[in-house]
Amino acid sequence: DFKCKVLVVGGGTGGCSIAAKLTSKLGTNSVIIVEPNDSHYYQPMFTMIGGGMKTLRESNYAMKTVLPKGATWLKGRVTLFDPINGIVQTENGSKIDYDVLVLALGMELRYEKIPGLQEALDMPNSNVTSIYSPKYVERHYEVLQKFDKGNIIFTFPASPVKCPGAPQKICYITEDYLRRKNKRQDAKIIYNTALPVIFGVKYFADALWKVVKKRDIEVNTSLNLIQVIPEKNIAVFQNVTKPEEKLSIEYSILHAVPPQVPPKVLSECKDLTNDAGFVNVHKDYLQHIKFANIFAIGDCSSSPNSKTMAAIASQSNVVCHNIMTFLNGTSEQITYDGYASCPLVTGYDKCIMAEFDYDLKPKETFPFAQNVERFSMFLMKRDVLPLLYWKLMLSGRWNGPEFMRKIFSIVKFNKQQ
Ligand code: FAD
Ligand code: UQ1
Repeated sequence: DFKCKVLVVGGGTGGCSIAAKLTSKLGTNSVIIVEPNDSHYYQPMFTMIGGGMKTLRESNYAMKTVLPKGATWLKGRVTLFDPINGIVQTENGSKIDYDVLVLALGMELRYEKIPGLQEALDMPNSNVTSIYSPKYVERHYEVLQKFDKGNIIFTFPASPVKCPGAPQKICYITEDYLRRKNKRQDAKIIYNTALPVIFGVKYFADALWKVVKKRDIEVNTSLNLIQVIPEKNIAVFQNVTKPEEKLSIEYSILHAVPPQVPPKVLSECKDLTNDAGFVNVHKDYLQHIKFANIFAIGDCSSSPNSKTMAAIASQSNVVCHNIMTFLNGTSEQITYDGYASCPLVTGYDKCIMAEFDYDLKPKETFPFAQNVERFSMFLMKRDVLPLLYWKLMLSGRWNGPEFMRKIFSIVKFNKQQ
């Protein structure tokens, strides 16, 4: 059995970056990380793989190379949380005793919740794709290259998703691909979202409506994918505001986004989670509302921000600071404002860089309007952010672009004078 100062569960984006920060503050052998996977994926690259701009091989590194050197990695899965006694149990039967617990288990992809979808994805020569999973992400570009004619349908499920912009980024990339290959006239492109809006922040949503109108993409809100009939190439949708209204559409390509939920091991522990299974934390301090020695970071947290890596960058600074405050018995906690960012790639050379906070108010970094498509922001997404992730974020040295915003605000201020 094991004992540690800080136990981090999950070695994804959140777990890895907070473990790195805390190891450098608390010293070697203070932190234990429990994580079952051998590979660590940079998931934002999946969108680019779907458009043939990057390869799956470029999107991951071996877990052992990204976890911080001074921390101990216990390979395996946590199977039980006992927050009252401060113990965690793993599938190998080990018990781990901690002073502080950080939950970073992310969300699970649940394709099987939509009848017929898993079967459709697993059929030989399937024309159903999904950039959300490393298992299916490469297929999107493969079927796109073989596309002849017909409907290409994109979905957004009636449940929380990570990177809520990704389901439409792949739609725009697909549209641009066909345009460049002179095949655009052979496709009807349809984006059906279960949400009532195209994007949660009006400032950026208005810009996206202009993009879809200009590019002749049919967008239907409040339409949820409820069934796939793979042998007939039919996708069945339901109107979420009028459940009796159903619509069947034939597809040549279907890009499906899976329902996503926090891992069962969390939702089973009612002391830790809210009704939806997310770790119940205070949205400003990211500290558990009942257990002062438990924190959450990333997609498994109840904090109502948009679930993105950019959000985790800001959260990691707050969680690290507030854990040190807890361990040192002092009281100056710092707060998280809900910052999240979503590089809305709209083609092979353009991107709208959305940034916003809990109030869904834009929080732009750069000294220019970010609600327009820009080549510079595309280069940021394609070339700069991956480097920043592998080099700075996973080693605990990236807290988001706050410092850049401060520098640019001085520039802007001088311009105004
Ligand atoms: P994850 O990185 O998913 O890690 C969770 C870890 O917990 C996993 O390694 C898992 O193995 C482990 N785990 C699960 N259960 C257990 C258990 N029982 N015991 C131990 N370990 C366990 N974000 C952006 O900011 N910008 C983007 O452009 C962007 N694009 C995206 C595009 C796509 C297609 C996708 C899928 C995501 C995108 N994101 C983007 C979102 C971003 O990737 C996620 O928000 C982020 O990776 C979440 O990090 P996390 O640590 O919460 O979860
Ligand atoms: C960001 O900080 C981040 O985390 C590394 C991302 O994940 C890949 C992002 O996509 C974005 C956009 C940011 C924010 C950074 C800038 C420069 C706006």
